[in-house]
Amino acid sequence: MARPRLHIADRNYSSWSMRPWLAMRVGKIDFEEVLHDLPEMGGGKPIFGAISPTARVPALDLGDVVVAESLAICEWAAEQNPALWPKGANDRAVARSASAIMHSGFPNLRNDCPMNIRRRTDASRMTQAGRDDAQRVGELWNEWLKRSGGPYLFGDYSVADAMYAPVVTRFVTYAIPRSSVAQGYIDRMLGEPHMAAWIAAAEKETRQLPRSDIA
Ligand SMILES: N[C@@H](CCC(=O)N[C@@H](CS)C(=O)NCC(=O)O)C(=O)O
Repeated sequence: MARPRLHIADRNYSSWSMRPWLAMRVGKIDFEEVLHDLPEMGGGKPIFGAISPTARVPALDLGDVVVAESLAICEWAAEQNPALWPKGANDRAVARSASAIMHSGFPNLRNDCPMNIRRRTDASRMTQAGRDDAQRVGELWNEWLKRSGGPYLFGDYSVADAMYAPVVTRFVTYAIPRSSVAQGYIDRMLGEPHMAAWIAAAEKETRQLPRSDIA
């Protein structure tokens, strides 16, 4: 098999790229990383159209096929290393559900608070709907951590943690109010070595996307 190539964009901004990158790193899966400049919203077609059927990143090039969509790439990673999902069937089902909830949900939080790892601001410009999304994320983390006993959402680090990693950075960037349980989870996630490496690299990047850096 050719060495898998994971196409990603700027670490500071590309929340969807971060998810499978983390899953693959934590899962110790060998891959080549191809870093692209993230265009302004919707501007990726000329470059990303040649990489992925969705003209978006992340995209995983396996040589004879290209896998689009962050969650599908995480699923591929978990086929290479099944430890990326919990062992128990019910736990696996809930972790998959948690990942799907993130993949398709919390649009208000995502719109109000674009990922911007380097930035420090406050939550004053968030809409009520965005605040409600953030509160719900905190409640779900609490529920899952209580159920599993931690330290990660479903015990050991799983795809679900990789899926929520960009939300962890949003809580920090926008100083979103959170419970002590959520803060504990945020601290654990920030201390995870692969996430720390992604953040350190994001902090060194210099490109700026005005839509994510103003207001
Ligand atoms: N649902 C997709 C979302 C991918 C996505 O929106 N990627 C952004 C970068 S984070 C992108 O490629 N944007 C290019 C553009 O908007 O032109 C996934 O889960 O992978």
